Amino acid sequence: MENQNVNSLEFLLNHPKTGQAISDVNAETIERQSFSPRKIKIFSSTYTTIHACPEYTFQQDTEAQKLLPDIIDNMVQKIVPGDDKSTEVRQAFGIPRNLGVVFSGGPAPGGHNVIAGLYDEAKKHNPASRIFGFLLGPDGILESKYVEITQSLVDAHRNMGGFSMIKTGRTKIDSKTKMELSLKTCRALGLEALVVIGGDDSNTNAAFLAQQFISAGIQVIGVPKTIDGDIQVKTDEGQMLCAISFGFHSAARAFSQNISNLTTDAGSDTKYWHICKVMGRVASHLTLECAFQTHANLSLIGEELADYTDEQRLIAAQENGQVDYTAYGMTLRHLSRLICDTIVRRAAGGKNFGVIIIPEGLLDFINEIQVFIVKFNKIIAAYNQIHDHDFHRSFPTLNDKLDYLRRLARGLGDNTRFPIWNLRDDDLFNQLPSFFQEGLLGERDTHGNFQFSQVKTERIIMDMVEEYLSILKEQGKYKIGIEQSYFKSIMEQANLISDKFATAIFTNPDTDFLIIKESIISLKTLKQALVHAELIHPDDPVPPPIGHIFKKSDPKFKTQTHFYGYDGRGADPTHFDCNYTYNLGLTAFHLIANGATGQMAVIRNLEKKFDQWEPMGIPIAKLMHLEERKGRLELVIEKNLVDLNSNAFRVFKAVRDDWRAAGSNPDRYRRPGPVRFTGDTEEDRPITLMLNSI
Ligand code: FBP
Repeated sequence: MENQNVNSLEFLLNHPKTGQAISDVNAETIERQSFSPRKIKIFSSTYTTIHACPEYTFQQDTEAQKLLPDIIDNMVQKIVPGDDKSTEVRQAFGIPRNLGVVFSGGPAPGGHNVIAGLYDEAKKHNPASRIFGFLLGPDGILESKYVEITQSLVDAHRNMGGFSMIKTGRTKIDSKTKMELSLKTCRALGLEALVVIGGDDSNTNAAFLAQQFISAGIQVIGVPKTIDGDIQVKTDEGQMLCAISFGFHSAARAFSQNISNLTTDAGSDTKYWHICKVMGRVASHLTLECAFQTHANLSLIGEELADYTDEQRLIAAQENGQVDYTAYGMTLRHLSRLICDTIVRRAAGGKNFGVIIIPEGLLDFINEIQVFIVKFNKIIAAYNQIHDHDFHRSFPTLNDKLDYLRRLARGLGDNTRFPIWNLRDDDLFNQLPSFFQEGLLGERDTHGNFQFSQVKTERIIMDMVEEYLSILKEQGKYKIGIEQSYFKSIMEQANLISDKFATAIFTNPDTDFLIIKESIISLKTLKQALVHAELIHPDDPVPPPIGHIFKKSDPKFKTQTHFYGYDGRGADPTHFDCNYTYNLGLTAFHLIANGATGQMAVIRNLEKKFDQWEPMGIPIAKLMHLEERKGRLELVIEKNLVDLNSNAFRVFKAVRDDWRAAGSNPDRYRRPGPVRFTGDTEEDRPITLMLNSI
């Protein structure tokens, strides 16, 4: 460097500071990778055994009994200390084993630690054990594409977000051929067991694989992954065995930090409403958690909307001796009215800004949209069955699809075979904007789920909100409240008697925030009010301070929309998720070493202190029920939605009005901070989880 010209690019690039600045790895990453998650005490015993728990019961589905006969009688299995002196146990743990692991579905923070836990434990018991990671999800199993997991590969991914170590995919192993291919791959690798790290659909897949592989002596263990938080397992008696899937906490914290930053920005420049759509597929768990983390002004919980009853409409119908069935459930129009109510009430307190959180799956709880989704599922499934040709390939553009629907509605084409699309449906659907039609007619994912993340839900809702706000504005009902002290000060400066003017133009001249009368909606009507109150002569102009106040009271509704989903899925795991997932990996190993199959590795008591965490296996087959997918009934694990009777929801309902901060109430925003890793943060866990455990 000595001979280099200090102004040269070469000098700059070779400078140690430049090297440090542009390095791929920073100090935080190094610190993260070197963190050792805590181990549940039981895992410090060398050997464990499993203890069947018949006291935990689940209602079984008869279809599951039929299709999963060899694993349906599994019981919940607690992992307890094993007999260190037993040669049998020592041998069972000490044999070299080949294990396979696969990620399935969307990424969730912490997945790498599941592999790390599995790897560490397998190697601890026998360094000759080998772990194979299937690449790009279940496709890796079907196509026999895998890598051997090595120490350096694991070390580079410890405590790091994403599923980049072996990547993921959404392929469903749902046919005889795919089952046979999977078995072939696992046999060729000499696998003793396969660990499927996935959500409800992937664990469903794990159960079918377990059933299929049982005669080949290959065990299959599932691990509950999904940021959506919709895998929760309770027994018939209500004992919570799995309170939350991994990744939920980290994603919720990542979303919440962004949302909280928006509350700060909104409260600073006071001119935008930020509309934040948050992932979660159908369930609103993530939205509820973000609401607690940030205290945003309005958080919509889909499950609550489905439960909505319009009392006023019911009463009105009752008065005429009728029942108005349309009063049950929420419509898009009604929802937009509810949002406007918050906006108008905040504006009255001078706050024409705020933050709204909308769950991605909201549409599934809106009456008219739900009907469309269900009908399209049926139409598309029936078309595919009749034509042996995929609906989306046959009708690639929106216009093609709309044409087909139009023909159906008129009784042409295939209508005789599935007459569920009539002229009224067609008319209603054609009133929706094309971007929205496109979203609703979009392709379902491989598991038959409607792809909510692809639909611009926030746009359709906010368009309706905007439309209704302009009606309210014309009616003089949407106004920004003016602080009384401000009004008085500018009147004083102009030597005008504030009381007289206040009575003439405000509805509430004695309160903190003054609202201009509904009848005053323009400079012309303002002048009329002043003339009528004999404060000015018809030929006089409106006094400038009054004109200024009027202008200030006139709201402009400006929005910024945001989608929080993929970013949070890729976040690094929180301390909670690091510990949780590492122990899930250990649990999976111990279930395997103890011969379990068709079980999902879980940790009980997540809401309690770490030393009370309990690793166990839950029978996946017992969590299954029949659900409509791609127009037909299929056996799948039931998704858990937000329970409106849960502590978390009841608390939310009780405090949300404070967070709305309508009128002169102050904002109550909360700063959750970034996804935390360092420091004593082990006790930091989802707020909803903590509340539900009370
Ligand atoms: P999983 O159920 O596989 O965990 O996926 C969760 C999720 O992030 C949902 O919240 C979201 O609706 C969906 O994945 C998005 O799917 P894609 O990755 O196919 O866009």
